[in-house]
Amino acid sequence: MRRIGVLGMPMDLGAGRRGVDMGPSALRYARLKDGLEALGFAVTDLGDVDVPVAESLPPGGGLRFLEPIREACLTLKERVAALPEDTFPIVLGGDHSLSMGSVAGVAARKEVGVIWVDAHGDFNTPETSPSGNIHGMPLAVLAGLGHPRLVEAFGSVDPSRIVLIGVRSLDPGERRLLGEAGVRVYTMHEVDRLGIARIAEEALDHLKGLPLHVSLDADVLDPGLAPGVGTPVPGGLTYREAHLLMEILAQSGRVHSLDLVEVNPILDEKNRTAEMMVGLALSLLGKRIL
Ligand code: HAR
Ligand code: MN
Ligand code: MN
Ligand code: MN
Repeated sequence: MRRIGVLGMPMDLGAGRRGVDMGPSALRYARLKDGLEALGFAVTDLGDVDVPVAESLPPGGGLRFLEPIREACLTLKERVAALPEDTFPIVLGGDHSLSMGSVAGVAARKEVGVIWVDAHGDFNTPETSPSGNIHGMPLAVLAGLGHPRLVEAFGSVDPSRIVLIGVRSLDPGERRLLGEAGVRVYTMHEVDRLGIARIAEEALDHLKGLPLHVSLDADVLDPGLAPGVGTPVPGGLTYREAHLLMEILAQSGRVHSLDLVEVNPILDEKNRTAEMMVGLALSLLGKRIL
């Protein structure tokens, strides 16, 4: 597969702090397209999905911005599902709730395994969420748990086909749900004990035979490397751990789609978080040291 389609999703409706809606611009500014072209890909930037700005929306009751997030994610799902089979989608975020749309879109094309690389579990439901922010819920929705309006639109992945890597912040309810659902979780404890190479290999083996979607949340990185995130958690992946994970996944030849999410340029320092994320995307798409 030598074609890549880039789609921006300038959405911050699912996050508690504003600013991730500027993430797609920051990632483009960090020369994602040039980097991918240097690897030999034919890259088409398909522009941004229409997402309403928070200020234009009524406050509304219930889950914050549920309907506009659902609507924007349905559009993203359709756009991803409509891409030709030989095109590798890269979705630029935006808060992590967008992955409900991107994953459901690729899952509509073929059955996939999901590797969710994140400091958080994103496995809350409206009942377990301490914040009510939908970006803490997308992985649960994909696995079939959560608000029915979201689950009927985006539920698309068996929890046994999900691997979480880099986790170090779980709410009590989502911890319980992850265990009950049977999601494979590698926390930072396992990263320290086993090493990221072994975890990457185990994840590939656990998802054997499946094409893979990688959902990369910038906050998985240590905040010292990636300060431009809304919910930083100390003790994250190092530069080399993150790249090695991407390199091993690249060598499998099985990764077919990618999200780059939660980059917050307002909180960043000279765009270094976006630059880190672009570097990781290039490693995932086969950039080699030698
Ligand atoms: N677990 C918390 C919540 O649900 C924080 C979620 C923070 N989310 C992200 N996504 N940045 O990974 O509110
Ligand atoms: Mn293919
Ligand atoms: Mn996340
Ligand atoms: Mn996160």
